Amino acid sequence: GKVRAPTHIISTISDDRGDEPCYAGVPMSTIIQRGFGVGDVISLLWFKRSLPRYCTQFIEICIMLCADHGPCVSGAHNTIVTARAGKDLVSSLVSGLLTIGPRFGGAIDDAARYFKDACDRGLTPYEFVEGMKKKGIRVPGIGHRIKSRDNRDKRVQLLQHYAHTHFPSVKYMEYAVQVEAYTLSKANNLVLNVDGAIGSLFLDLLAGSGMFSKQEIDEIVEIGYLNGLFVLARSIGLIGHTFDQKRLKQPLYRHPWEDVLYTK
Ligand code: Q5B
Repeated sequence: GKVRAPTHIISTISDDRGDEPCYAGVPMSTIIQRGFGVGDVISLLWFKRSLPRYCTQFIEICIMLCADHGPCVSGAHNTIVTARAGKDLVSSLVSGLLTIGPRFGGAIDDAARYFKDACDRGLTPYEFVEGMKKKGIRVPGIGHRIKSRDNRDKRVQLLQHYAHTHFPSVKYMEYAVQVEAYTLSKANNLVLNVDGAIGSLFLDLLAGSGMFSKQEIDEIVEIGYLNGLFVLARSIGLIGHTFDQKRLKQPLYRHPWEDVLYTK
């Protein structure tokens, strides 16, 4: 019989060998004919399946809401400084992307991991938060530099409203809200932030859509797919900031001496 030469790469998400490229087996013409959006494309390429419309719309809302948050956040700041140093689009973009991590925008996966574990184990918010404190770990998805009890993050409210309207269950989000109620009793700015909202709601999407087995959900959470949503979304804004600086012909950035505490 035929003997297949051993391959050096295994790939399961896309195929460019036929008449037209396929994403998870779906030909490009079908994607266009059926009016698929970027949420559907993410479903195919990340999750290798077509998800129901309410899920793909949720993914698109996450992308839109996280696309930018002004010039002062870590990512935009890096991108602006890099663009002003005369660097190209890709350098400016990646310089901003490299700030995404546990404090800025990259807390979605850990929020999902910790909220899932605590909720599944039936921990009270008190037990969960105080347990994290004992371990010296900040609760991912909680806290914001400018948002607070009296200045809530509209993005979080929009995501919560969408999920309340469309999701069959919002168990994990409700748990995150209970955690927030407890952390707010400690400090005014310990709100559920956009990372925490996406992390908890994505757990609800995975568990409630009926499209994923328990094992698949555990794998998605363990591998950490969800920071990808912020990375993808914020790339849109960071590219915009690069063009903005170039358009404005901004000179090399130098931080003012007055804003540095020179000390020994
Ligand atoms: N404390 C976000 O901190 C921030 C605590 C906490 C327990 C917490 C902090 C944090 C977890 C990571 C997270 C995503 C660094 C944030 C985002 C996207 C963005 C950004 C934008 C966009 C803010 C003061 C006291 C200390 C701390 C305690 C703070 N957070 N305790 N759990 N989670 N969160 N990141 O204000 O006793 O004095 O030592 O790490 O979810 O990135 O718009 O800017 O779209 O671009 O700098 O929205 O919360 O507070 O560091 O001065 O702490 O609060 O232990 O207590 P701050 P600090 P103590 S969304």
